[in-house]
Amino acid sequence: MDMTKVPARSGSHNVEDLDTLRKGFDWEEIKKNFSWYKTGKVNAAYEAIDRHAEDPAKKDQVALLYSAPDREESVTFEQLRKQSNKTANIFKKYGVQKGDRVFLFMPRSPEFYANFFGILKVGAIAGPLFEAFMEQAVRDRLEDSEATMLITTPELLERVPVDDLPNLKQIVLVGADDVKDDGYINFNQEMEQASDQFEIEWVDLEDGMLIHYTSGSTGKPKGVYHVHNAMIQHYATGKWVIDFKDDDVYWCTADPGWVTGTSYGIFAPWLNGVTNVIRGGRFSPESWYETLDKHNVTIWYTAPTALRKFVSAGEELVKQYDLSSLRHIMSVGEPLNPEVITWGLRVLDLRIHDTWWMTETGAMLIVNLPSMEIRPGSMGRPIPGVDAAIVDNEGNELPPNQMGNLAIKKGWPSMMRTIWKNPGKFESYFINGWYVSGDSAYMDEDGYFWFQGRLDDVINTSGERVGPFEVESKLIEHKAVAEAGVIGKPDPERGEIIKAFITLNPDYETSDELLEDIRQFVKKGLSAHAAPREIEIKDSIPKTRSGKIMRRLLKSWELGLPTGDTSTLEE
Ligand code: 6R9
Repeated sequence: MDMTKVPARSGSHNVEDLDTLRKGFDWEEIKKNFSWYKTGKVNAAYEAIDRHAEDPAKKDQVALLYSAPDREESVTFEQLRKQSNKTANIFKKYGVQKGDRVFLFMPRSPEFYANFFGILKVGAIAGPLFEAFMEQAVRDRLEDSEATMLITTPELLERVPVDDLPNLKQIVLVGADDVKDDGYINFNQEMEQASDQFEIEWVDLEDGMLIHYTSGSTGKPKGVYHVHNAMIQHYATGKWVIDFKDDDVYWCTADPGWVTGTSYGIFAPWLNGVTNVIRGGRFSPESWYETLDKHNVTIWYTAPTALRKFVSAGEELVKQYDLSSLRHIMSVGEPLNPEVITWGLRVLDLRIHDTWWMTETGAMLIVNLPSMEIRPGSMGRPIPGVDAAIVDNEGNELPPNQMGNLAIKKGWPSMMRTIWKNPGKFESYFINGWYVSGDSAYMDEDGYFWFQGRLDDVINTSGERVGPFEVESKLIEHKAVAEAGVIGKPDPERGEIIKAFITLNPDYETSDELLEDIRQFVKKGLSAHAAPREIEIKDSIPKTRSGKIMRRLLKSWELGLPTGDTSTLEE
């Protein structure tokens, strides 16, 4: 087989020809699929859940199929409507107002989703936090967002510095048997009493819906602010790219603490009214294959890191499962290796569709879809209504096959509206009317985009974005560490791993115990995925004369590459 091109899949798809759809495309047409288009009443929670619950043909369909080692549960659209009405009533009772930030710090569970939609139903802004975050990561996000309410579990509460967060007025504890009257709200008790009827707070399409914190190369994580209008693109890309049909059983493996877990783990499937599998518990190739098999999953959205683990788990393992219900697999978050696409075709007889987008873009922008030829190694082509280009540093478009900044013409529906409390940062993404992604890429003559790398120091480890600054800041809090420089080091399975270079304070000597202690310190302070897998002790860390750590130089040394221009290096 010619692996440079994988032909379009035959059969009937929601988009039969991307070019035809693109011609004369207008987002206005997509808006007609929403009830607010007629009623003028906007709320994404209504469109995703209540609208289906009000449809006699849909209300008893399973919306959420929860599958965890210790719990299996099906929740219909009608049940999810009622449960989220209850949570909305709880939030209202405790004074949550439109525009308030309500954060969620809890594992994926049916309660998570009931709370999530309850937050939207009162017009508040949801802030989902990844459950593996440790204290510093939680603190940074709650502080910056000035969240007034946090929904968490008794186990995770230990990592919330409650006394240091003056804006945080209320904490809802989910799964507590017995919450004494010490200021916490007992979720289970409140749910028993709450009414399952609720008058939704109607909002404007431009009102806040979601804040996702993500990392850049400098500074603390930044709050990417999304509004209800994003639903237009969540819906449309669900239709076009995921190719949702009414009877699909869809599984997105991402945690809602990351943008994929909300845009495509919540909005796209439910706006399209399909059954959404939510899996709790840890990853293993066996248990994930089992989930696909047991629930007859038809479309699966995951990440290259997971797919690479399936490839290394071997072909014998796959044969033990029946994956015949799958139509296609989709991938996001990091470069999708051509070998993985070949493996999908050979071993599973399935196409793997790469998609490219970012926390900031809110939804897919560059994609592969069933009726499109795949060019392994390429991220695909832009969706209708989106202009992508490769631009130079002044924002001028470059011709095909020339490498440059991957940029998108401002103004797609799901674009972030600002960086929370940091409008200057938001503005800095745009040059000459283009949103500049920070990724380098080129476009071929046929309009396919090919990812080349990050232009900044952001690390992508197992598909998760980690800011070197955050890790460096944590490292130097350790009593033995004087200075730290952190880079992403290429790794065949994880894409990149985090490598830290440190200098030690006087009185400390290198030892394996010390290095392990430093690693654990970062892990306990931030999260497991932010802890450096490799730590190397140096006599000094290269810095510019203005004191900036020269991560590029560290990386060149690490990879044995030419060091380039070092004229700004401090003596
Ligand atoms: C949705 C999400 C965004 C960064 C992005 C890029 C990398 C995402 C990719 C990809 C190669 C793809 N990335 N998709 N790289 N091929 N298909 O992942 O958001 O966590 O903000 O990461 O991830 O570098 O700039 P986020």
